Amino acid sequence: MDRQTVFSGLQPTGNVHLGNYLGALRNWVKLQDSYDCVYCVVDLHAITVDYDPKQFEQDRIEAAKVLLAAGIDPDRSLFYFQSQVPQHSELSWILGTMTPTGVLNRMTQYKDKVAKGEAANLGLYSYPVLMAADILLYHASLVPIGDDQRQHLEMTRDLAERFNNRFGNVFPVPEALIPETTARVMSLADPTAKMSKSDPNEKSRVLILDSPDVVRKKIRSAVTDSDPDVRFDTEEKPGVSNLLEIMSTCTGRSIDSLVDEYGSAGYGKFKDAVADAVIAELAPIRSAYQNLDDDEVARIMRRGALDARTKAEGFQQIAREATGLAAI
Ligand code: AQP
Repeated sequence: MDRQTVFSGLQPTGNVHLGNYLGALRNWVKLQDSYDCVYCVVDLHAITVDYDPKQFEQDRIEAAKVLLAAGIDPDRSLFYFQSQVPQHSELSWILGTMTPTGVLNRMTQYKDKVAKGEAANLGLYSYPVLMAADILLYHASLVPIGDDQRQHLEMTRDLAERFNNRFGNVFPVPEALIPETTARVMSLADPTAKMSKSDPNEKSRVLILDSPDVVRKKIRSAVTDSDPDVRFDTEEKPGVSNLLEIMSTCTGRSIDSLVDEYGSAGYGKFKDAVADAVIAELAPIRSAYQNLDDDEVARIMRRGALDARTKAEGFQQIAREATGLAAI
């Protein structure tokens, strides 16, 4: 039987953090053993918010380098920059013609970004349509994402169904693959908000490439609460619960066993143990990153774009024929 196709993307909007890693990337790497994977640095998504083109060039290559260091294997997976494969934008336009604006008006990520001061531009507004095109272009049936992207994936499923109802059965309706634990890693500075690249407070996130000292400092300064018990309670103790989830995912130990061990150990000892676990988890990525050079990364990305264009073009013909846009 053919292997199912997995698609996912990461925006090169800044440094990749522990939330991206535990919520998405770690899964991406594992999925390569069992699926045909398409992983994309989604640079067209990233330019929907204000950015500096010079810095962006660097951020793009950095993001690709971190993903390679984390274990994305370009010999097993399609791995490339989204902007280098124009079929993404073409399919996005087609899907846009069947996207009700009422549905886009409900997207919380758009509303949050505009509330935080981003310009309300058409690209940001139609971001979920481009995301749907990314996924449907390769007829992907599984999408590993963090919990924050659930609403966008729902819209992708809806668009696949709308397209199929109108033009024939072209797209699989994709399913989300959301990790059971650490689906949403929370900010270390405000554990009621998700850890995010764009938070101006650098202490709010651990970066994948942070040195062990920096990781320890950030985790030691993570916001907790005044009750000294270490227990899992996302309502009353969101900071401690976040640290428990992070440690559980990094060590593979259950939250119950961590609570048994650290329940009354005090926050200092507990945070040091969390830091140890995160440092150990990130160490191999840091060392792989140091062994990669930018030219090698650029070569991998060029080759990935060529392969992706060939594959995308084959699929895009099917969508063009179904919609009456085939070449004559
Ligand atoms: N805090 C998080 N917890 C779990 N998963 C997360 N992801 C992002 N933040 C968390 C997942 O990482 C993948 C790639 O994300 P992205 O690059 O598309 O960025 P994003 O979702 O917009 O979140 P960021 O990294 O915090 O960036 P900004 O600040 O620009 O919004 C996705 O699968 C996402 O679910």
